Amino acid sequence: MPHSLFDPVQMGDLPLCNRIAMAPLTRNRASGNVPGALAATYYGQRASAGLIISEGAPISQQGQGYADVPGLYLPAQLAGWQGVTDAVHAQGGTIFAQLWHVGRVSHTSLQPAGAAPVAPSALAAQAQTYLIDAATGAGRFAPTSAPRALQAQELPGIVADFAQAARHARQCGFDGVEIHGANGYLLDQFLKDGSNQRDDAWGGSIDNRVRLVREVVQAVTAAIGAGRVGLRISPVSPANGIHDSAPQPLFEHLLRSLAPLGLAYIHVIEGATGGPRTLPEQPFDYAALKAAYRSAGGQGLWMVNNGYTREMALAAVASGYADMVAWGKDFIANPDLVERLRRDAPLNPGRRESFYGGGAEGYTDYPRLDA
Ligand code: 8OZ
Repeated sequence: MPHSLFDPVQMGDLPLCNRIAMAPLTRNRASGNVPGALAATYYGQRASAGLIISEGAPISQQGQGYADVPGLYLPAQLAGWQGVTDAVHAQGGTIFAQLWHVGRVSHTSLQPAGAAPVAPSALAAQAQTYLIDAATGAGRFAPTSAPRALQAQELPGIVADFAQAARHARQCGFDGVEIHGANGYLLDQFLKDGSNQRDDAWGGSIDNRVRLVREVVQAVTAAIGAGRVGLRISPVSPANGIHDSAPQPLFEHLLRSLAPLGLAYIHVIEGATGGPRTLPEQPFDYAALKAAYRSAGGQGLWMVNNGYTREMALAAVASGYADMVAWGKDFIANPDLVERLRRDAPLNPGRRESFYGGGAEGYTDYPRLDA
């Protein structure tokens, strides 16, 4: 019997109600980097997803790159997240925290003591960040600041920050964590040769470039158990000015080296994040990536993302190409996306101007079918 998108599935340690995931979505509504009551309402409204993956949660102040994103490193932040996880669990949902270190995609005004952001190499991202003026409260996009190259002896501290954030996530009620290895942030910066030009053990060969991700995954799985850990990757997405000259062997090596760890899932953004699913200049064979992982013994669910229609998602799960499908923008606009997909009902259109920053408008006010 082929599987359906709407069938339950076991994901690592956790039984899920269906194979539909809410993708991580930055919303910039956590004033002072603390998730508030509105966030609890927003996530609670979306608890019918088989899995909710939270918006990126910085693991440290150094890991932060945008205004008003909710951290996982201060007691007040954990208290705020507890309200979120309670709201989701009260509705019978399952929620993971996305562990995020932005690396060079940051701005001096967000960093400890106004320092330069950190990166594998001192190469600026051709990317924008989002800042809020403390005096006026006005938001604006700004170019990222020039980073400094991390010293090798700093890397164990960053690995430890990921593990600590994973423990924090469990303490405040998250069912598990997703490690953000995608979209041009720190881990992706180490993976790809456009941003990693190191000549030590953390750069150069493919095996050296996957080292940081491998150490982070090892530390996080050791901290909370592999059955509660996923990894998100975006092999060819140019998000935040990232590039690799040969992503197919890079990502096959990465996943083969992670295969023995027994992760709950691998979450793959196919193509350009939020954009085209295929890039003529960067062909990529996702089925071959999955085959490499499976043939190395890699267990866990294969979650796919980026521009899936209902029909594509049904076919992806029925054919066995994917075990789960994640939706981003459609979950912003449709708190009951699962029910709408089940009934093949029309979807609310998203209001782009309220995606980032603001309050309840465009956040908790999208209607349900039964409203
Ligand atoms: C949109 C705006 C800010 C951050 C990502 C965390 O792309 C993000 C992000 C997306 O993964």
